[in-house]
Amino acid sequence: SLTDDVDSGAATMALPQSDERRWSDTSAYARKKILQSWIQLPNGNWELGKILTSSGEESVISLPEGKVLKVISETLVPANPDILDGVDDLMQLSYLNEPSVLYNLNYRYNQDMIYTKAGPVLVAVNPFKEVPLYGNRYIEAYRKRSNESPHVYAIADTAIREMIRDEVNQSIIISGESGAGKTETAKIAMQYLAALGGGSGIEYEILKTNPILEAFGNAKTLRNDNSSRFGKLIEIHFSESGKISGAQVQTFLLEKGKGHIIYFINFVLGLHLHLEEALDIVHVSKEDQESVFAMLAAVLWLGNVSFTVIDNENHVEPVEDESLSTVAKLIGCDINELKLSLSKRNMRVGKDTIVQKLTLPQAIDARDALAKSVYSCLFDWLVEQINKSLAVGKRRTGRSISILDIYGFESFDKNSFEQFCINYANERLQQHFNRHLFKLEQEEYIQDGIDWTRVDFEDNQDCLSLFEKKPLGLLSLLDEESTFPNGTDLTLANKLKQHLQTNSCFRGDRGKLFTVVHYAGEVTYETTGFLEKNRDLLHLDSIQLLSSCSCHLPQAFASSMLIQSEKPVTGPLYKAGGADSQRLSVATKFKSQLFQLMQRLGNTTPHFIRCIKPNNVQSPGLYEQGLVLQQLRCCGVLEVVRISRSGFPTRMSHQKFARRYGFLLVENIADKDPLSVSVAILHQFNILPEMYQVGYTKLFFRTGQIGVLEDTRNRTLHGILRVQSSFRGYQA
Ligand code: AOV
Ligand code: MG
Repeated sequence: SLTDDVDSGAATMALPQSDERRWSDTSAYARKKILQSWIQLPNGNWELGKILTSSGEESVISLPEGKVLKVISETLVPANPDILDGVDDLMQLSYLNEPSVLYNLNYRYNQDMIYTKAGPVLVAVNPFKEVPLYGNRYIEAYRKRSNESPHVYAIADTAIREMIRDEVNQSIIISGESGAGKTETAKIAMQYLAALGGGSGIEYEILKTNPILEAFGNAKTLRNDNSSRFGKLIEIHFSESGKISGAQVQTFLLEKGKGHIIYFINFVLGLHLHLEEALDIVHVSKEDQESVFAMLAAVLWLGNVSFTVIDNENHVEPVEDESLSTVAKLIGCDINELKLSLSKRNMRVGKDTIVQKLTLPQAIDARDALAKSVYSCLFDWLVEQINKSLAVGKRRTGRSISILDIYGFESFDKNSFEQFCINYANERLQQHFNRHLFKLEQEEYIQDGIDWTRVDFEDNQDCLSLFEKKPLGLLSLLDEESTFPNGTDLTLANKLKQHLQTNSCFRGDRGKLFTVVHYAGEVTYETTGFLEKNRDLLHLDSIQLLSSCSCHLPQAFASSMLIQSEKPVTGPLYKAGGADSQRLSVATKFKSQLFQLMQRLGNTTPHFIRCIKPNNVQSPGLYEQGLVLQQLRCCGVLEVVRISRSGFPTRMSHQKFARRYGFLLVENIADKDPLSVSVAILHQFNILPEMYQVGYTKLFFRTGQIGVLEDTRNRTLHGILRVQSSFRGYQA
């Protein structure tokens, strides 16, 4: 039968070659005549050497500086022939080992070719300088497909085409370490989508959301001068004709640190005017803009409010100076009310209310909590305004491309609650990536009955379980300890150690330290501040103060805080001290946001971009092998290439294939079933048997194979259209 024919052809094909299974393969090296090879120097870097003699066990090689070394042959790693220098796609490398991949990326990087494909994944190495790869000329070239080198534009272009062709929503998932270039990459993708789907004007609004969100949500960190302190999913909606019809922004976990506020001043001094213009474009009224700036100024002035001791029990009250009066004026409240809210706390005990006077540390806490909540309410409010503006009167057709830019994996000398949440999010994304590229891939082959040798891959489910397991996982234990009024950072650390010590992804260290074995490496966290940050308590006094204000923004903030505190959806509630409102813990809220995100992404065709940071000093032209290698390993780039190269990344159902290409057949197919039509197409176009497999429901192709058919189809269709239009012209 036809299928047997096809299958027997495919069966002779060698699935993952043994010398591709290992990254450094010495047997291949011995077998084949290899002229150059990689040798690892004592500093860990790899250098290319010429092989002078090789006697099986020992080899003599010469290094570029003329040094000659005698080495054990087994330590050598085969290098690719020069002709493969700087290939577009790592899949094209004959030897897929770590030094070859590192070299290939470096070779391209030196020529400002910062993008490289790794099978289906785009790898982007941060140039830390302007590279001449963007703008209308390039956009046009990618639209026409006259430029085929790997690019964010090409990814965005594929997303648009697949959205239209398959009628499935798409996502572009950008990941990488802090400072690797995710946010820049997201902007470049948006630029392309805006250029192709633009026309209605809404694309300008969408692009303007970037500077606004960055102004309010970015900060300078050790790793990145312009680091996003929030995760962002922007869903761009398209009409049936492929034009942008609106957008929606969702942000995750804004870190409310002081760093922001300082950064903001810098930002505003440099670009103020631009920000106003951006706010105009997303339809924030002048009046609201004034309120926004007033709120920001209030947050800044709050930081200057100082306290003075008023009794012998060390209770304090704010000093009545310019700072205090300015804050009161800016938010529109009575100065005495402000003073009270910063020096006293109302405690509810049963039905009674007790007034507690604050000591200096408590007062500072209350002051900072007020500043932080105003700040984060302001951010949320802005996102809401942006979404209103981007959604006004726009008809949704249900087709969209989402771009996810979420803070990368972080590992500092000191890692706190923020890193804990960030790294947890990255674990989830990593799983999405793994599942998509590895598991689904294999499951699909097996389900459809095609020949496939299983490939193992690193799953990070164990680490995710460490976070998510109930009741003995990091998040549950953290929430539990947060509900204990007497819980401290130390009791939290002890609790974690007590319950998780035997988990292979966890290690208890001394004092408040504990270590998690993440997919990207080990990170040691310090529990200092964990409980407080997780509780993120809102003082009812602050809410009352804000609701008493004469300005409308603080009033709106107060009601949104009340809504948040009164409608806990699920999860643990807090009644710490009886004084503070009940609300979800930060970790629980974050976890549910993440689940929603994963659900949304789960319904899309994902496109992955992996950003790589080539050095830690943010400077151009510096490519540190060790640093790059560690990132490549972390994100499984080499594994992806290996799988894609040996697998069948392109697939289509028999029906779809027959429908799409059947008209190209010369023979009559009127009464044939889709499978027979498909096989006839394969034969007519001479697709080699090792290049495809026929499954129960689908056809599977090696990379690049479908391109030939698509080209023919497009050419033929254009021909038909030309004929039709000239025919119409003739009729008229
Ligand atoms: P991130 O988003 O990955 O870090 P960014 O996108 O902010 O990193 O990039 C960091 C810096 O690298 C930018 O400010 C640019 O100076 C430079 N850069 C990145 N990509 C390019 C590019 N394609 N061309 C030129 N310069 C680039 V964080 O938000 O910290 O995880 O939380
Ligand atoms: Mg960023």
